[in-house]
Amino acid sequence: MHIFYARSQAKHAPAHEFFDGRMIPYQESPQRIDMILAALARAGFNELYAPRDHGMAPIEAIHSSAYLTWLQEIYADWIAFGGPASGAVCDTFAMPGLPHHPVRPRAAMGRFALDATSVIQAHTWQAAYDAAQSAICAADHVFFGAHAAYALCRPPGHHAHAGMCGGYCFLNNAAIAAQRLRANGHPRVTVLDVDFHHGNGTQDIFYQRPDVQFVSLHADPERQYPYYSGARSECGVGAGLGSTCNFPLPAGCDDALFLATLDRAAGDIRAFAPTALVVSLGLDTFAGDPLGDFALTRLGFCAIGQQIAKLDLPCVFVQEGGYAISDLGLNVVATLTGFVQQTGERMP
Ligand code: SP5
Ligand code: ZN
Repeated sequence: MHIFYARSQAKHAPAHEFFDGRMIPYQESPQRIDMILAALARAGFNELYAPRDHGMAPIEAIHSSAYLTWLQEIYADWIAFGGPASGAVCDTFAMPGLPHHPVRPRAAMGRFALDATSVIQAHTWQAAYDAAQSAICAADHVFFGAHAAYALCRPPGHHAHAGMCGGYCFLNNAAIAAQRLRANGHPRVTVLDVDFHHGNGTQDIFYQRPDVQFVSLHADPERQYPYYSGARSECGVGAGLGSTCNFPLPAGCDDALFLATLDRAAGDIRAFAPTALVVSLGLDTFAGDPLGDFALTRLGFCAIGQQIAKLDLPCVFVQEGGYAISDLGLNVVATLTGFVQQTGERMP
């Protein structure tokens, strides 16, 4: 299976984040990449490729130009304002009802950020841009005939809206990959999101669209981030009504409950009859994850990979969350191995 990844993606490396009211080390660390690459190599997944640069057009197909301009300008303006080099962090959000609309990037930050975890440093734009290019290359590889590809996207993407960063995410890699498959000619594409957190950004981007289905299993937003998105009742709107399917799950969710729910989700996917699949692959459902409260095991991830393979669709895996650093690589490998075994593809 081809793996797409650019070394620049490790250069985004914030030191700290606000977490449950305390400052702690940034959980979405570059070390995550090292763990994934090491485990993939040890398991024989060694077809590693740097992404080709497909330029801004596939990114502009998803994100607003105002947001993309802001994302490229914010760090310099933050520094010009006297902010520390450790990175730009939003502290004041543009809640509805406030009368002024600032123009300057630093002042306008609260219009473009969902929360305070998406720290923007000197190399953040390049890292996010190259993660998106990795997703685009994986989508193209699948479009041109591969059964599957894996984009080692970091920073992740599924919390990013068309015009907003959040949850460690800046560019929505999965949405960009899905749109790329549509542009290449797939009539219907499903994004299946198995990250612990609801993929609010991906849902919002495709909420009105009948051609891209969004199906997500995640922690109930009554209990967990992103809080304002991910209820069962969110089903899409207008022409998109029915093409969003949410499965909020309780604390302690184990392999059995997750897999049974994935089976129900697969029913919705088959009913939509997509011709290609993008998987937002988060491993923060793992029992040992510091952000999650689920209890999935390595065997569970292997079974998830198998169940995804049974959908029998060309599949682009896009890396999202997963913060149990020492197990993260093995959990990615378990998922991809389950997928590969089931399809009878040559084992790596
Ligand atoms: C891509 C991704 O997985 N982003 C997740 C961002 C979550 N940030 C909010 C964390 C909230 C902390 N609450 C955790 C409760 C543990 N006791
Ligand atoms: Zn997550």
